[in-house]
Amino acid sequence: MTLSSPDKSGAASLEAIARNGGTLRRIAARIPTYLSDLRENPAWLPMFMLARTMPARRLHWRGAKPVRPARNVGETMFAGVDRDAVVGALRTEGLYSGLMLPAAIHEEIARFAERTPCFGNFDRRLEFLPEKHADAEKHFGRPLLSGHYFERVLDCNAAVAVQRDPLLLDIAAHYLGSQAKLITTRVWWSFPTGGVSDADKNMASLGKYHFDLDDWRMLKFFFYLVPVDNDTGPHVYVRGSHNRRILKHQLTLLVGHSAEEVLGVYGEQSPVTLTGQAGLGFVEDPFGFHMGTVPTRTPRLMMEVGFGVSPPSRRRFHGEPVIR
Ligand SMILES: O=C(O)CCC(=O)C(=O)O
Repeated sequence: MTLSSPDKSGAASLEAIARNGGTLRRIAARIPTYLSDLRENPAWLPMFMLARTMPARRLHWRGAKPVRPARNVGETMFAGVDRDAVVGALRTEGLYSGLMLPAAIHEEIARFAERTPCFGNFDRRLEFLPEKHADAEKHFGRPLLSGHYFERVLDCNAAVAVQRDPLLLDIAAHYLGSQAKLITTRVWWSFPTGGVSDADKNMASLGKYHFDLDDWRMLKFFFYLVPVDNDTGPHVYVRGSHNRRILKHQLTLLVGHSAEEVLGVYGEQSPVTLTGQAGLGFVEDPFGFHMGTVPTRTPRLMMEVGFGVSPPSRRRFHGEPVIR
């Protein structure tokens, strides 16, 4: 029989308490948003409870309706993309990388973002110009990890052109079924900063593998609007994790799980870190585990166009949670 020393087991239980405290803070930060989702659409609750379980998901996927041929897909800004190859990669890997925005488009969105005030940490009270990030942190007396444009993004014609591009909807319809509809459009910065709380990181979906549960079936297109390397907070996706889920990750309220646990299931080789030049686009099934990382040197500017199969939430359409 082996006995652990009192010192070691004491340290282990302190660690467990700290870990649970962090988890509780992460959940607590999201509760006001969950309650608001429920009030806006009562069908959100069964989705939120059941869409994490594989049997319920499989049943829902059976409802995907066949797609009618899209007539305007030739008007896309993404030349030379093979839709069936994209959909095939999504089915097997959960991820396709290799879309490219025309330079005129990503440059126009980046110029828009540079001259337009954004909202720090999703909070409309923390408004600042991105170039004044350091001053804004001093002024508001707190780290500002993200800067969102919310509905202001619709003032940028290039961003609206990406949102409405017929190829994106065509890919979404071939993957999700003809019920596919636009449910999000957002543009935001992630800033290098220190001393960030767990709750702020959680709100910004940074630093912890998680899966999204905003709808039964979803697809997210992401576009980098600045060059992104390992110091710019690249997005990470765990290949194949959209198709397979251990029981523990189905029967928990938590959407976030430790890297150790996630990689233990899907393999050390499964994560892809997406780095690339300004304009790079990738599309993922966000039921697969993924995360953003906190930039260490340069801010990251990114756009998301998301599709689902249920009516979109008005508030969350531009990525806005409820902040207390
Ligand atoms: O900022 C990122 O790269 C992560 C975004 C994310 O996790 C999400 O939209 O669900």
